[in-house]
Amino acid sequence: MKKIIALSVFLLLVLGHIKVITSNTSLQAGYITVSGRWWYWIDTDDRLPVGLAAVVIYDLEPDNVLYPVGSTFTDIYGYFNSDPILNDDGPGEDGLDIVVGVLTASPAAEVIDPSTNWYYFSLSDLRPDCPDGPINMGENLNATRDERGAWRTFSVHFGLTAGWHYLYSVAGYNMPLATCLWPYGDVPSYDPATQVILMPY
Ligand SMILES: [Ca+2]
Ligand SMILES: [Ca+2]
Repeated sequence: MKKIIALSVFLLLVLGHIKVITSNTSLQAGYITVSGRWWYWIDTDDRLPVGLAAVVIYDLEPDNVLYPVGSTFTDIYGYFNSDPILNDDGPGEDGLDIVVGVLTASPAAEVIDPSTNWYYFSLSDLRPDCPDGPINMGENLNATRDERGAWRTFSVHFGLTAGWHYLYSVAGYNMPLATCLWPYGDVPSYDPATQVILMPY
């Protein structure tokens, strides 16, 4: 279910149709900004920041469904900070009930499974009834430990992005989206027909 939500939300994000309620004005009464820092596990004891990954900010509603109210990206250190989001929780308004998700996807790269779904999607704990103003979800938001391989694969896109920038700025070639299929096969390889990078577990 989480993966289905993530897929649909990110499709909307990519297509530019996601309804993000934001304002370019400075923070004012009636708005929240949501910040935090995401990490992924590289083994059972150590973590690295989730860099340059899509972050979706949700409001939990009484039907127990998470509705996206904003989106942003982490920086290379895993930090994110949203634009202002209208803090309106509907009738009997008591502040949005915030959950933050992070996906193995960015404008430059993505990690998908053999069914072409975004491989992983982690959620923060719930912060109910947020007051107006800055909402800090904490500096220890952890992607699920069991899926650390997907996040480690996603981190490959730091290299892809650097290569992309080199091609664009030096060779004048605008490379399309790089896609990595994981887990697949026994050795890392590249399929030139589909332009997909294939990564073993
Ligand atoms: Ca709500
Ligand atoms: Ca509420």
